[in-house]
Amino acid sequence: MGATEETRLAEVLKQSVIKGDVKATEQTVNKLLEMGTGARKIFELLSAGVLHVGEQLSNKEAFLPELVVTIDAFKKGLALIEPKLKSEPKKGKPLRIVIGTVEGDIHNIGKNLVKTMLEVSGHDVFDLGVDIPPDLFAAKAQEHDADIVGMSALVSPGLMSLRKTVERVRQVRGDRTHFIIGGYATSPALAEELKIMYAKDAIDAVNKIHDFINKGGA
Ligand code: B12
Repeated sequence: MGATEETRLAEVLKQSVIKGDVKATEQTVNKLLEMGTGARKIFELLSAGVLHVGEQLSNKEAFLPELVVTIDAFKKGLALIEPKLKSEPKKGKPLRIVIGTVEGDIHNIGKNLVKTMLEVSGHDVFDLGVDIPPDLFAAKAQEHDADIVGMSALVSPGLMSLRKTVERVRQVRGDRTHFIIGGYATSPALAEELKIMYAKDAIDAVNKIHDFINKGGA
C-alpha cells in the first residue's frame, strides 16, 4: 500500500463522516492508523467531514439531523485517535485557555472541535459553553489565570459582545491574557483591528497558538 491507497482512504474517511457511517469511519481510521498515517492528519480528515456538512447545511443541501449523525461518526473516529494525539510530543509549554461562544450565540460545534484539539495538544482548557457574556469571560479569565481567551462567534450580532469581551478582559487582566477568535462572523481583518489572533479551523488554532508562544507571547 502506498501513497495512492492512503489518498483513497483519506477520501473514504471524509465521505464516511459526511454520511455519518460510524462503522466505515471506524474501519477507515483503523486502516489509516495501520498504514502509519499521523493522528493529526486523521483529525483533519474527520474535521473536514464535519465542516463539509456544516457548509451543506448553510446551502440547504443538508439538514440538522444529517449534521447530528456526522458528529456522531466524527466522535467515534476521534475516540480511536485520541490516545495517539495525547501521547504525541507536545509542542511548547501548556497554556491555560478559557474558551466559549460569545453572548447571543448558541453555536457550539466548531468551538467543541477547537476545544478537543487544544486539549489533545496538551493545553488546560476551561470550556464556559455558549452565550457567554463579557463579564463572565473576564471573571473566568481571572479565576483560571488564563493565558488565552478563545471566542467563537458565528452570528454577526455576537460581534458586539466579542469586542466588549476583549475590552473587559483587558481591563481585568491587562496584557497577561491574549485572545484567539474563530467562526463564521469573525475574520482576519477583525483580529488585526483588535490586535488578537484569528484561526480558520482547529488545526490552525493550535498552530497559531504555538507560533505565538514561540515568539515569546505567553
Ligand atoms: C449548524 C448551524 C446551526 C445549528 C447549530 C447547532 C450547534 N449546536 O452548534 C442551529 C440549527 C441550532 C443554528 C441556529 C442558528 N443559526 Co446557524 N448555522 C449553522 C451552520 C449551518 C453550520 C455551523 C457549524 O457547526 N459548522 C461546522 C463547524 C465544524 O464549523 P465552524 O463552526 O465554522 O467551526 C470551525 C471554524 O470556524 C473555527 N472556529 C469556530 N469557533 C472557533 C473558536 C475559536 C476560539 C477558534 C480559534 C476557532 C473557531 O474552527 C472550527 C473547527 O474547524 C452555519 C453556517 C456556517 N457556514 O457556519 C449557520 C449560521 C452560522 N447560522 C446562522 C443563523 C442566522 C442562525 C440562527 C440565528 C437561525 C435562526 N434564524 O434561528 C440560529 C442562531 C441562534 C443564535 N442566537 O445563536 C447564520 C449566521 C449569519 C450571520 N452572519 O449572522 C449562518 C452563517 C447560516 C447562514 N449562512 O445564514 N445554526
